[in-house]
Amino acid sequence: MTVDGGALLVQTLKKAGTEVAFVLHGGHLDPIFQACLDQDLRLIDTRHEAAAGHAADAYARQTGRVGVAIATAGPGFTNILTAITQAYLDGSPMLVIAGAAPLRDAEKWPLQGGIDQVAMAKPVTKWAAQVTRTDQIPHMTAHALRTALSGRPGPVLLEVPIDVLFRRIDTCPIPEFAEIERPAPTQAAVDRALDLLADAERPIIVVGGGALFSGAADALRTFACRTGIPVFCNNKAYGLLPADDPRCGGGLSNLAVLRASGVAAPDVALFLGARFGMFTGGDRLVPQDCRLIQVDIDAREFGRLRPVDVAILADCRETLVALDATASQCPWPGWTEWASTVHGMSRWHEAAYAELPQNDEGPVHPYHAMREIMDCLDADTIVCADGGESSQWADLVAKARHPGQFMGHGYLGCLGIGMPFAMGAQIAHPDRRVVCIVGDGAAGLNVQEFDTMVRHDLPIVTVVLNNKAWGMCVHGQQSMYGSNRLVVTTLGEGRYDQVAEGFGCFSAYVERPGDVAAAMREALASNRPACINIITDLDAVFGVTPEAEASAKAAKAGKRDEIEMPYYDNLKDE
Ligand SMILES: Cc1ncc(C[n+]2csc(CCOP(=O)(O)OP(=O)(O)O)c2C)c(N)n1
Repeated sequence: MTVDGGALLVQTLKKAGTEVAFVLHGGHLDPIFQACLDQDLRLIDTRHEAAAGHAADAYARQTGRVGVAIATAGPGFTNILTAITQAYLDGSPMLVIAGAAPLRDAEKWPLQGGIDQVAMAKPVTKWAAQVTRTDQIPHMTAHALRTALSGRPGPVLLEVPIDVLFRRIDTCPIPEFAEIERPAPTQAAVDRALDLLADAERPIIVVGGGALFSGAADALRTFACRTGIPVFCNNKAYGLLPADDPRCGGGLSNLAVLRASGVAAPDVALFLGARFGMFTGGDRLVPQDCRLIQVDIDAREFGRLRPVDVAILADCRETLVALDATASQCPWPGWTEWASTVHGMSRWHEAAYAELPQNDEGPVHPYHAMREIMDCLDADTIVCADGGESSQWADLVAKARHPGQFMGHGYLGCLGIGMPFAMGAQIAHPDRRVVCIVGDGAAGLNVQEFDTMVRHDLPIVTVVLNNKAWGMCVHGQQSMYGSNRLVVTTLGEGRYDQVAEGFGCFSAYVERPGDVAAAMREALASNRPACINIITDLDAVFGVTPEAEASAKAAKAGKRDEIEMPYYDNLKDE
């Protein structure tokens, strides 16, 4: 019996447990899609390859498994490169299978060929390679999948030229996938970490994507409950400790809020799979004199921006389990007051925005919109946030109770992720509601995906915060050059609701604050893909954190050894 390359590829994916692939058709890929039909591998076909890539990335973040995306040769590949790059920066395990022109037509200017896709992918993947023989497909696919998940997760590219895919060969064995035991810390490292924590007056735990991908939520909850140490999360790790847990400090920017309120800074920090960089405000949110225990699966993270007292090269979940096993044998200082200060501070915005109008004329304040929207959601709803300031308003108000319940921008800061992220999340969790919050600018980048949601019956509610502008850019230009110097940052009225309706979605157009909740409840009740277009107030500027202001001042004073945000203020005096 003979098989073609597509059948071998899909057999390998199935054997590895792949249940779904996010794709956009191209003739170069047909043997794969035919094999998916035969072997019952679910395909979600999107309207742009970037959306397929982002959806696969989101699926990986939701499930911890490799997200699979398939894009055609040439433009399909170049379109998905942004999604690959984002997965690379955020450490999300993704396999991208790219079509390619026939090997036999190398250097003959073939259709959708003539570019070195593998070379283009190399800087933004953990591994990128071309398959040159059909009988190598199972082995190479298995290697790609293992690589995406090994160590620090990330994207891989497997390029399969069309003649390699169509060729029929005698069938060949499909590799087995071994269960992998993950690296645990030594007892000596555990003891050193616990000694430091036990001596602390104001210890904190900071969790990031490494903790999410190691499935550390249960172990984190156990350890945090036992010791009483408050926990801060970067936005990939929201929900690893529920937002309403009395030890939860919320997002990392709340460390700046603490500092601005005059509360003494943490003196020992346990970092679990969270990198120092933009999201820690360079190294400032955790002061230099704070002792640091850092757990990471990638040794390159130790000492990146500041010295580490205890560096543990291990899996975050395994480390928490080991820490807790030893912690259970000794008494812990009571940090209840410290934890409750931290937790109380995490809801600072509720008081700061308490005075918003409830039933006035529009435009709607984005904080008000977010509060009304989030109040309509059940405890399991997944929120995907996209857009300059829109994503930050959503981040402020959303309350994650489970890992992956909030997905926002990562290190690429890539607009357009919201709707595809929501699709990946809805495929991963068909029984949960998924809501996408998106700025009107960002909405335009993947607006065609309303069609994908309708065709695949994904009842996602997309809420557009429509300030008729690239809001964050307007606010930047206003602060840098003045309100009479706006250029290429304003947009039109944009009836995103009508676009969605045209594709078959439920839709609503909201101009008044008092109408937000009713529209949201109707959209949820429709149980269909839906779009709510809310006209929001461009004058509402997302508050620059006190920490960012301090950073700008430090920059002006010539201390330029740190990452500084916001860039505009820092550059003014260049
Ligand atoms: C793909 C991409 N293009 C451009 C940018 C630069 N950028 C950052 S924020 C922003 C404005 C976003 O506007 P919108 O989505 O409407 O959200 P708002 O700030 O108004 O809430 C732009 C253009 C980016 N980050 N990503």
